[in-house]
Formats: sequence, C-alpha cells, structure tokens
Amino acid sequence: MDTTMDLYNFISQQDKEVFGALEGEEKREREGLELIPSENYVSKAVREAQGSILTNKYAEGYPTKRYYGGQTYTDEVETLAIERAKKLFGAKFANVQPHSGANANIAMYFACLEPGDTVLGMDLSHGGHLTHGHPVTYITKFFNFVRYKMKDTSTGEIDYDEMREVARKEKPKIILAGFSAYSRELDYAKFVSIAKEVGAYSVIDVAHIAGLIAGGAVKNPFDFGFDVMTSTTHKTLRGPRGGLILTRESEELAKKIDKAVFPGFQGGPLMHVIAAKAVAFGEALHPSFKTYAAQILKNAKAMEAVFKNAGVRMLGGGTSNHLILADVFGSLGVSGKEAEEVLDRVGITLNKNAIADDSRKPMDPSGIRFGTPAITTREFKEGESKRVAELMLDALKNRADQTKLDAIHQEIKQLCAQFPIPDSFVQ
Ligand code: DSN
Repeated sequence: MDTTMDLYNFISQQDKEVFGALEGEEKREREGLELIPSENYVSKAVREAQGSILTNKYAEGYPTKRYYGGQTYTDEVETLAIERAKKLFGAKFANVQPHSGANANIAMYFACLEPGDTVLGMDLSHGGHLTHGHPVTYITKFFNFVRYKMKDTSTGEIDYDEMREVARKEKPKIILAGFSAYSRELDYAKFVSIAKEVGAYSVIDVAHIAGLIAGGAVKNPFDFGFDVMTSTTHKTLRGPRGGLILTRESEELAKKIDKAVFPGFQGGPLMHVIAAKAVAFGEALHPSFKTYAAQILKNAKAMEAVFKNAGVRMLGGGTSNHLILADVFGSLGVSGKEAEEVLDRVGITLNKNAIADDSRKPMDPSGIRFGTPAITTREFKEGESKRVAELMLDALKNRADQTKLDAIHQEIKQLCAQFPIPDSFVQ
C-alpha cells in the first residue's frame, strides 16, 4: 500500500482534518487484519479510476441515450463495464449504475413487482439480508415478504419442502435466494424449479459471493436458470463500493430494470465509480482472479478446521464459501459484542452477528461473522489463516489477560508487516 503522503499530496496541504482521518484509516488497514467478510482491499488502479475526473460528469441515461451532451468517454467507460460484467457472469444484460447493493435490490423489486406483491426470501436470522424485507426497511411498505429457513442449523440445509409449500400458498412473484450471513451453497436447481412452478421470477442476491462466482470457485446461479442476479461490487469481487444488476436472458425484464434504476430511483450515475467497476471487472477477468477466488475458500476451510477442533459451534456446521458464523456465546461464553471488542484490541476486525433464531439482542448477539476475502488479497495461504484462527480463539479464551492480548497483537502486527496490502493484482 502507498504511503499516505504519496497518495494525498493535495489533501495533506489543504485540509489537515480530513487528511488526519485518511492517515488514521490507512494505518488501521495496514496494521490490522480485516476479517469482515463483506470487505476487501481494492487495487491502486481501481482507486485511481474512482478518484478520477469522471466525478465531474452528469450522464443521466444509458450509453448512446443520454440527457446531456459531452458523453464520448462516459459512454466508453460504461460500455466497458457492462460488457465485462456480462462476460464475467454469463449474462445477456448488465446494469452497472446502482449506487449500492440496496439500490440494486430496490430497483429489482420495482422492475419485477406491482405494489402489494409477495416476495419469498430467506429468514433474516438464518442468513438473509436487511434489504430482503426486514421490517425496519421502507420496502416492506410496498411489498409483502414471506420467509424460508434452514431445516437444520448444523448442516445449513434449507427446508425446500417448506419453501415449496409456502410458495404454493403465498404465490410470490419473486423467489429470492442470497444471503449476507450464510456459509453454505444453495441448491439453485430447487429454487428455480419452485419459482417456475408458481410462476415467480427467480432472483439471487450474490453480493457476498460475486467474486467467488466470477472466479469459478462456486457455482454460477445462471447455469441453473436464475432470471436475475443483484450484487454489490466491493466484497469478494474486489471492486469499488457500488451495485450491479445482471439479467440472464430476458430483454423485456432487463429494460424494466434499466427503467427502475434510472429514472425510477436514481439520477446521475456515479461515472467515476462505474469506471472503477470497469477496472475491477477487468481484473476479475484476469486468470489470477481464479487463483484468488479458490484461495479464499481454502483459507476459510483452514480457519474452519481450527474452530471445529476447538469444539466451537459454527452455523451450518462450517463453511463452503468465504465466511464463518460462529456461536461464540454458546461455545465460549463470550457474547458477539464482547468478542468483537476483544478482537479489535488485538488488531482483528470482524463483526458481531445474530445466529439463527438468536435469543440475544441484535446489538449484543450470540455470534461473530468473519471471512477470508481481505486476508486472501494480502496473500495469506492456509498456514497464515490457520494461525489467525488460533490467535482469535486464544484472545477470546484469555480476554482478561492483558499481557497475553498484547503478545497476540504483536504477532498480528508482524503478520501484517510480512504480508502488506498489494497495490496491484495483475502482472
Ligand atoms: N453490510 C453488508 C455485509 O456486511 O454483509 C451487507 O450489506
């Protein structure tokens, strides 16, 4: 990673306060381990694109059909992003304008549904996401959300019989797969067959696993006939913070999605972010990305083995992707909140997380969620990942022993120094 002065020449002269915060964050990222499974480190090329002059440009509309003049280069960059996204995921259509995953999901709902229609999605405490119909979100004022769950939290298997039963009864217009805290692969063929049976769109939010799909480390839902994928671009996909909607086949649906994104919900697209998406998609098309995606899974398996040996309960019994959800309260008597705080003190960032049907409160739940996308970008292999998992358990078990915690922190700092955050991923 660059030195701060190298990157922030002008800010450092002009605005000491903002510069101070950037400098602090850079040190935090450099000297600590990032285990939040939805975070990653982007390349310097992605950051250059995101920091580019394209932030100056209004470009409402889509390539060749804009509402303002001067679009030669915005059209060029958006077309590159679209074509690369289509190639990465095997989609016929891509909309790269959503500012975020939440916006992508909202636009998708309005493209596929009429107000009052029903969506069948994963129960939120079983791994689903806030934008899949949590009561605190406004989307629930427009649509009706019903749920499916895991049948068995020790294997993570979804109750597909119950899903089919609920689908027949509730007649959803969307069957929604996808998750933000679920560690196993879904049976995509079952989702699509149930959706077809009840005449619903099959949609999957792949925000967490987009990079794993693009890198061929997990199955591609489009190979099973899903209609639409929504995603973010900044998690395993290692791009700038933003959203993406892919349509497998239907031009009619892709047109509705385009209309829902703009002018339905958004105004001017963030062209600098779209340029950064194009760069990140280019990186993901590079052969080295396949190695990266495969290593994410190997590293998660190495961490899983340590937790398993220590007898810590993991939801789903372990992991088949990039993340682990561990019941630290049930297994080690430490709440998710306390675990997050203890690990933060030794230079490990992860998040507290509710486990399935958690009896504890969301702000102090039973679990922690952690994953390997960012440490794999740092080029950790199985050996280092295993060591990190051992240090995590050591810290949690010895949380009252400051000398021990200091020693762990030192070892984490050494690992970070040994594996600096790379500037580039394609040679
Ligand atoms: N906040 C993201 C995550 O951590 O999974 C999802 O929006």
